[in-house]
Amino acid sequence: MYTLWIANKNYSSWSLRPWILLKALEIPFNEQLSYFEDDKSSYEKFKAFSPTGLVPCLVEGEITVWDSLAIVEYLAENHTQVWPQDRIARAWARSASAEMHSGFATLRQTCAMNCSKQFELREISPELQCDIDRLDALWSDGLTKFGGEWLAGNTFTAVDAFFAPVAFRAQTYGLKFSAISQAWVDRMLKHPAMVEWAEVAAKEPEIEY
Ligand SMILES: N[C@@H](CCC(=O)N[C@@H](CS)C(=O)NCC(=O)O)C(=O)O
Repeated sequence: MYTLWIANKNYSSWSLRPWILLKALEIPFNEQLSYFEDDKSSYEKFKAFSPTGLVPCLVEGEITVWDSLAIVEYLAENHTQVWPQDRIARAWARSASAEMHSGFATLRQTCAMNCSKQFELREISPELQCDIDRLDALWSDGLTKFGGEWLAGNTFTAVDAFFAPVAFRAQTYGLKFSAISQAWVDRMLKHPAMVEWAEVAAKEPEIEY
């Protein structure tokens, strides 16, 4: 049985990725939630189970896997439904997930995930608009090319999980996307696992950073 260590559902965007993937694919796991310290210095606490002192971290017996991308690839070894079955869709999904994993710095800094609040952005900087435009182009491309409800086809896969935190950010900050991309955001927000995550997030203690 997998154990997945995560932090606050309200704030931990990296935790959401493997969590939503496991839930959406109905892969059983034990959830271990360890709250962030108020001053965000959770390193020592998280170090007890994660070599980097960061979440998410997956444990299976003697094996520990840290970093959301490594966790998804580890799961893919045993669960073929993690990535799309079609080779072209799979290559696209891996590329898009890697792009999310290493990019979109302005979006991360300006629009931190906070599932249960709504904020008005005073301005959208050119850098933020650039990230939004790239997300829109990427999502539209996947939805058009593979013709499904999900980013890389008809089934929910890891690439949807990787962009799940952006769906919450879109809602929180009222980010604007084209109709086809917005339809994916709406579908994500209605996914039962996203609803479950948001419901728990709304009841968590708030942190003032
Ligand atoms: N690249 C890592 C990033 C993990 C990360 O930054 N996690 C944040 C939470 S979302 C964390 O653990 N922060 C610890 C802290 O803020 O004290 C991954 O993909 O898992």
